[in-house]
Amino acid sequence: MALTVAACGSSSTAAGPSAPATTAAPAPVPGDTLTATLSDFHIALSSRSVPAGTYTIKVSNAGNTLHALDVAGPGGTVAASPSVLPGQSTTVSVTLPAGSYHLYCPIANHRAMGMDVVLTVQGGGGGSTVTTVAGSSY
Ligand SMILES: [Cu+2]
Repeated sequence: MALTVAACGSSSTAAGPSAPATTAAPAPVPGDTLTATLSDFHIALSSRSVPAGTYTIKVSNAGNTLHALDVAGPGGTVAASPSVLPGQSTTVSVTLPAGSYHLYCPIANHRAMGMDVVLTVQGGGGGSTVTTVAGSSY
């Protein structure tokens, strides 16, 4: 009876590197530049979810008509780019506390035509993290 069960660690599984082969772009961190590409009539955002902080948003107009980018959060508009001609770009700096933001084109009815994208800003005093340091009197 050939009961040769090679039980002892002859693990000949295809020795692939166990590095996660995620090709996703690294998550942005505060200080990074986000990219908003405006077209007729759509906004492509380089990231839809970022940690709270200050960012530069590069606003590029890849469309054929004038566009711009406003950033509106829970407390109102936090940034507004100048109007950007087709083929041009500009940058705006914006500080984003945690919350949900709309990035949209304020020109004419472009927002209603689809130029509106939601950016989620996470963490940092948002309120849902209950870190109750109850005064246990020592
Ligand atoms: Cu527009």
